[in-house]
Amino acid sequence: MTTPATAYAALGSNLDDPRRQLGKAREAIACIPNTQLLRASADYRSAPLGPQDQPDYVNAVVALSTTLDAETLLTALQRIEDDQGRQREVRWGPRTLDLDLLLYDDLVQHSDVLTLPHPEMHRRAFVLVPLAEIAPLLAVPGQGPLADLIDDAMRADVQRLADLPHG
Ligand code: ROI
Repeated sequence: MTTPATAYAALGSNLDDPRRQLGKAREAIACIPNTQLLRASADYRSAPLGPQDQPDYVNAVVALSTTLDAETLLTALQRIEDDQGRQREVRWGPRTLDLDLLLYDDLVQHSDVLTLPHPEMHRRAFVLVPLAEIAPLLAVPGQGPLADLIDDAMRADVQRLADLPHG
């Protein structure tokens, strides 16, 4: 038996009912083989980073326990993006579903397919604030404790949304 790794993934959507996209994505993530969904943050709304001529985003993060290796887990996440109609043409453009692998234990890697930790995560309020909700004591390898990466301005950039009723 392999010891499971703890991984964190970010979810984002700004098209086609973003909260429904995130809900479907969490269900699909919970079905990835050899992987358990440990925790899920609330949904958070934020203005787009990058081109402003697109709708606001809804973002969230999840914590996973997995015996998949990092690249296999990434492939499973990309499959879910594709299943939810992700078009890959426009860089920094609107998307129905974006799933980013943020962290995989303390792994630091730079390969053609996967950079860990995610190279932009420590600058992004829409990643750090939901992450702090589910893992307040986490540290980002090479960047330091999450609590030190988040400031008041970042907290103001994201709006926590109320839970949706189930059903
Ligand atoms: N902006 C926000 N607020 N949330 C995102 O998930 C997001 N994703 C992106 C870009 C276009 C960089 N901007 C974003 O890919």
